Amino acid sequence: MSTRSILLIAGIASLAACTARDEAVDRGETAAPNVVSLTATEYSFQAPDSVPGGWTTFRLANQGEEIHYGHIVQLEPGRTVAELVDAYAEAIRTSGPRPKWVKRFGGPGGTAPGDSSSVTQYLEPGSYVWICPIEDSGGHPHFAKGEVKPFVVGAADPAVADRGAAPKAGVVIGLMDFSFAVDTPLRAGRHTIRVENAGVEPHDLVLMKLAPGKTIEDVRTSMNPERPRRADQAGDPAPSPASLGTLAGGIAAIAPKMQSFIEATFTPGEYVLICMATAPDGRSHIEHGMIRQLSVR
Ligand SMILES: [Cu+2]
Repeated sequence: MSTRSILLIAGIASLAACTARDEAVDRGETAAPNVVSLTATEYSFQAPDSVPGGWTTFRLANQGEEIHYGHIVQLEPGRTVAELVDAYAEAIRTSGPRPKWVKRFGGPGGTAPGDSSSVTQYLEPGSYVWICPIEDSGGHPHFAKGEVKPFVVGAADPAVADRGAAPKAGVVIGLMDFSFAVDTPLRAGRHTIRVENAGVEPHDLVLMKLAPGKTIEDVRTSMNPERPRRADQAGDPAPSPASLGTLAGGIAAIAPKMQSFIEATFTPGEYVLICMATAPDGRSHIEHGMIRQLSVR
């Protein structure tokens, strides 16, 4: 076959694809988000170097033995990964303000060993880094031990760029300074949840189902991210999150006005919503009151 015929056939095939997509849009169907898979272990990420912009579902598979995040941060032009690691680790070590040139951009939240989690959000072109902000028992964040990977977001693929590709959510959880707004009673079952930051600080979300006999006060004390830097608690090792309850989903921190979508399955029982961020005053959002118990029926 001549080159010309191959080009012609390729042209017809792409025309046909366009038409099928346009018809799907006409029928009210929307393109599925692009899916990006990443794997976390102690202490590294396996993930792509570049992804297209637009609506994207990030799936984090935790193949390690500790909890890991697939937190995405966006860097201002000219900033390097080495600067990010140094400045952010120093901010954690001193409970200091997080660097202003780092935009918290969501991504998969705390994921238990052997488990996986996903979030869907809109990606703008730019320069980003995956980091795991979990601290080891010595207060050293995983990203300072190698669990950090830069990636570039290019122009959106036209097939997924349409804002109409946002998932349809049945529940909205608003992240405020410093509380959670939940727009409907949580029922047992599988739900798509839109998480939006309605505050002026970056916030994240951890959904945890309490283990029998555990209370919100146990979570408030044990999960406080500033606990290693509180003189009255630093000596006591915190109980593992697995002893407090079961992680039921969440997102890593998003900047003000951002939104992220998760799917979560609830069973009847008691859940706690937590934000693991730390405020510029050095107090954790949990210490500011950003922790809430909800009953699922
Ligand atoms: Cu918060």
